[in-house]
Amino acid sequence: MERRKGVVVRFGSRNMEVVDNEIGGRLVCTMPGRFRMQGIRPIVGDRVEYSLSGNGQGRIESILPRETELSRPRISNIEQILLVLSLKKPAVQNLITDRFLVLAAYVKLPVIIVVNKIDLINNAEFERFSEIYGEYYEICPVSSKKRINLDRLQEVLKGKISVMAGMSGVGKSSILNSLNPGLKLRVSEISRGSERGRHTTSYVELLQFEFGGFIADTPGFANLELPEIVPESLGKCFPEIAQERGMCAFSDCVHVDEPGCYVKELVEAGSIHSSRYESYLIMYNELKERELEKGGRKYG
Ligand SMILES: Nc1nc2c(ncn2[C@@H]2O[C@H](COP(=O)(O)OP(=O)(O)OP(=O)(O)O)[C@@H](O)[C@H]2O)c(=O)[nH]1
Ligand SMILES: [Mg+2]
Ligand SMILES: [Zn+2]
Repeated sequence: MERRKGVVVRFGSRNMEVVDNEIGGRLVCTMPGRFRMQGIRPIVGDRVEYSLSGNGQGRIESILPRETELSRPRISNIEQILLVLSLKKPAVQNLITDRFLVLAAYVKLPVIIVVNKIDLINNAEFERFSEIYGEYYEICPVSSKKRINLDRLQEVLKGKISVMAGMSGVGKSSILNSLNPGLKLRVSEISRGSERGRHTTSYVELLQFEFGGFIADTPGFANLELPEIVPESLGKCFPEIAQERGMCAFSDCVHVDEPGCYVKELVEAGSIHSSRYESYLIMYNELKERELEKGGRKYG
């Protein structure tokens, strides 16, 4: 039987949906029984080979090797992370942004910072943000509501598999709806009396853009747990610290209170932004505490 190729975009209870660009549109596929016995479990993002059966359904024949694999959300073959945030309604704290950036660095995926809702802020407010992040990350300011700079975002997304991350209420679903009205994602109304949005997006699915490319609109995260990073290597997840490797007096300097720390000198001189360094310290201490707790359990 003829083998065709597609991408798994979503799961049902017994089957999955596969997009095959040559056919166009989605196709329901079943999984052969042997997969379960062999412990093969497809996930969203998998490129698969399938065969068409008579009833118009497909049958998965094999999963092609995964290029990348994220565990939360569980998706394979992601090429980039779109970190969406807003500076008002809600004003996302730098610490939250920095946690997302550390997560992205940890999974070794390129990240693009999308500053949404720029209709609510002035130039100076945006400049203050890009002074902190602009040198090390690509920033794409947009307004999904006023349709500002969406063509630039489209360029970034075109032809790729991306995942969208960001706190609840920053406008992830809104952005996707504006880029691709056919998607019709549910958008939350910010609950009155609070500037926090509610979680409206809660399952993993790859959405297909009309202009080509896929994206996962993941649930917003309320609190972001750091992955299993050794505290001593946290610096690798901060590009402005990572690029100074070897510059401190001690080669194993963790830039906390060692003498001759070049990173701290740069913070004092203002060339490493103090808010980034503060985030570094908070996360470093958090990882260190976690390490101590674990050690305690193991030996105590
Ligand atoms: N002023 C303004 N408001 C926006 C913009 N984009 C989205 N919003 C509003 O922000 C609120 C939250 O938008 P959503 O798209 O649901 O946010 P989300 O990030 O998908 O939230 P979760 O699904 O909960 O993670 C809605 O009330 C939108 O109308 C924008 O560019 N400007
Ligand atoms: Mg949403
Ligand atoms: Zn140092």
